[in-house]
Amino acid sequence: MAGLERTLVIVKPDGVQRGLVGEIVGRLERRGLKIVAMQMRVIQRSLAEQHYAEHTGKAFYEALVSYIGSGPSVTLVLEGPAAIAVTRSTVGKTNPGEATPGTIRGDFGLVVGRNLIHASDSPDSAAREVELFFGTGALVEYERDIDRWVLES
Ligand code: DAT
Ligand code: MG
Repeated sequence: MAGLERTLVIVKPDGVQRGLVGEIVGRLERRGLKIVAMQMRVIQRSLAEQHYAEHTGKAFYEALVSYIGSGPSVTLVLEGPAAIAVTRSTVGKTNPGEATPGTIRGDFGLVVGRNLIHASDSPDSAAREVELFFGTGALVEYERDIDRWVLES
């Protein structure tokens, strides 16, 4: 299908601790996106540094790397048409205090340092982040029977 994309999502440690994994993943699943990989893990410092390399040196960098490794996260890869932009719009603005109600951050968050979820922001980032967290072999290819009701062939 044209425009089929994959994107990396992380339910961050605050989402796990607050018992919001099902709510957050469920919203993305109900949107129609297909889960093709999913794993709970504590993100180690070296992986966090690679993931957030673009933010090295910024004032919030240390707090960010510490927060993402402060407990288990749930990492997943979602697939669908325009999955990268669709996921970002479902997630909402970076600062939950500015995010629109109805978005994940706008419904469950208040401050930028506890914004619950990461989602890749571009095709280049998505390719890099999916590879970083799952490599190439860990994605599961399968047919989903409901797809004829979600997607136009
Ligand atoms: P996003 O997570 O929406 O892609 P980003 O890539 O600009 O946002 O930043 C990565 C994370 O860094 C973000 O989820 C929270 C944190 N962050 C960004 N800007 C920040 C700021 N001005 N103050 C504190 N933390 C910030
Ligand atoms: Mg980002």
